[in-house]
Amino acid sequence: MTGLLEEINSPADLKKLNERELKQLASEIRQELVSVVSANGGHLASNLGVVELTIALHRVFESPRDKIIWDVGHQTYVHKILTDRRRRLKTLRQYHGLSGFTSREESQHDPFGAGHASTSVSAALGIARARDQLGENYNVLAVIGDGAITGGMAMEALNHAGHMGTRLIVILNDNGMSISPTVGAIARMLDRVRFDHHYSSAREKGQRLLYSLPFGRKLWKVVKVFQDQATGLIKHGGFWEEIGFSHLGPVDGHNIEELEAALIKARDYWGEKPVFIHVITTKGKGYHPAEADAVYFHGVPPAKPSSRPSIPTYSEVFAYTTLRLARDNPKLVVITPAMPEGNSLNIVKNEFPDRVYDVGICEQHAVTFAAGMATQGLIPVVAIYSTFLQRSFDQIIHDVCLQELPMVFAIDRAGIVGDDGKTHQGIFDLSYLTLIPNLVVSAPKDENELQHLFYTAVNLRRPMAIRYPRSAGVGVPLDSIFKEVPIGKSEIMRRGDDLAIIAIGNRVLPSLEAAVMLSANGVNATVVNARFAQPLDNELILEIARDIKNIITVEENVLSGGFGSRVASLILSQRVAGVRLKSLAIPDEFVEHGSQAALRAKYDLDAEGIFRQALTMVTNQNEQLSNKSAKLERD
Ligand SMILES: Cc1ncc(C[n+]2csc(CCOP(=O)(O)OP(=O)(O)O)c2C)c(N)n1
Repeated sequence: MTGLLEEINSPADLKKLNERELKQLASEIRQELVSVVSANGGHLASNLGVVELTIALHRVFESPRDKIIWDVGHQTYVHKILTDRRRRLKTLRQYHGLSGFTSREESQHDPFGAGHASTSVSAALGIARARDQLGENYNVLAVIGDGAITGGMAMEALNHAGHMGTRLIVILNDNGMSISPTVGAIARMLDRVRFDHHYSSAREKGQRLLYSLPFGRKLWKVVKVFQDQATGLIKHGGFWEEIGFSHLGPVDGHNIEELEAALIKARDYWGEKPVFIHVITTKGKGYHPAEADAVYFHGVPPAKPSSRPSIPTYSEVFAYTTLRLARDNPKLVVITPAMPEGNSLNIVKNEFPDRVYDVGICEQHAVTFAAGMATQGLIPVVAIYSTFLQRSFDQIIHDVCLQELPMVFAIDRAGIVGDDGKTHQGIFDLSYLTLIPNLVVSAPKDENELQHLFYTAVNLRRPMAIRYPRSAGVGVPLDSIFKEVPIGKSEIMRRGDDLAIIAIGNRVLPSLEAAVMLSANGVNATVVNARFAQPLDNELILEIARDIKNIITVEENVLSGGFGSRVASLILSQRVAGVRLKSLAIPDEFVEHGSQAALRAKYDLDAEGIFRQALTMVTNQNEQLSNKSAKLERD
């Protein structure tokens, strides 16, 4: 058979294909997905699960005129292939290549950008209302997974949509999985529908089989009575109907014909309600390893020639430390919003299943739920990626810090995260956390310091945040006995008179490397491990400002409101004379996708970049000094 995929250059090309060809196309798409994701990394299982759904959507609707809004956007590789990006798929998640999510910049077929979960229904409802208000006529669809639909925003939007009765189609792509199995009461309701759906299909097959036998019809009647009594089939869609939607399904999400029939019904429905279609899919469909382990294949790293590094990641050290602390302290509990794997928390969950709470994709609820626990004497550790903690900003202020409740924020993936790009970089937390009173904000230089900071935080009796990067640790041994780190005290790593580099978190060791390069060039640098962005080590910073004068701060955060800007305002407020200050940070812009190393190099945040910036600072100063003395001599 010839390759059909080569012939598909726009959704219109799909409409010419017959049933057999559509099946072939689906299989070719799956091969392409496995091949590209194996090389580049990415969200394999979610994409394999929506191949037929995406084909059916593009056959029934007219993108970009009709607007298809994918929640999270991690499952849009098939959509990218079928719209105008097939030829560029090999650049997926690479520097200057295709984004791993939806992006308005990338294509007119992406009417709304995403990366964070649970936004699709709000965005779709907004677009649909705008359409009505502007007197236009097109279809608007939100495609949302059973994980993302548990997010508070999705619930708020469904509530609003059901109330307004706007013409809108919400498609639930229900595979029973978030990254891990979906949790919650709604997930339980969906489980029952899925079970009934599979059960009904099996029942139909059984009926056909019995009908083919002599006396089969009579036998079927008897079997049916018993089965109906035993299962008590639920009314599908009751919940969605109750909140104001017209409900269709459940639909087999791998049967293009069945999908198209449901989509056409929804498209041609002109009632007064939004339509909700419940589609049942299998995550990882068609690729055995991904079907068998959808959790691992949710998001896979790019293939690397070398095997997995043996140095534990920061996430693993966090989880191991939490486990050790939980063994000693029965009051310690852990809360994760749907990321037990990403945060490596399964080792804690296995030993203490009742003390690890997966609350679903609900970062706001996670923080206030933890705050409630803290009022009763528990010590909650809330583990959230830096980028997703943005969702909980008000909860951190209003529910935690205002009441000064003792709890720990374990902020994973802080700084540059790499391939996931603009929506996922953890580059704002130092800014948005250090403006909150009562919150201690820290970042370790290595994984050993991480465990000591955790120990300190758990015993602090105040809110404390610890940010750490997405990477393997630096490979230092872990002390067997925990130490308390004095709050707001930094550490001098090296002394020199020409320049001081004050760095925080994972930029401390590259700053030390830069200092070694500087000394080879005759420049002696002091290097400080700041450890805390709040409270700052005012005493030490001011002492350095008085003695050394050339100061560089280094951080993996945006410039505005970050560590460097706090150091600068301290020095300014104390009117220390003659200080030359340079802040190395991410300029105030969104950081694209690419490898962490390439992005650090771009912003002069690696050892080389810090060295170059420091050398320039000292050289310029020396030039200025010699120009000054030459001028004095002339005068
Ligand atoms: C606010 C937010 N929290 C967490 C995540 C991480 N995340 C990405 S996809 C995903 C699971 C989504 O599950 P579902 O919607 O069911 O889609 P599936 O991958 O199963 O198709 C999670 C938790 C995110 N993208 N956004």
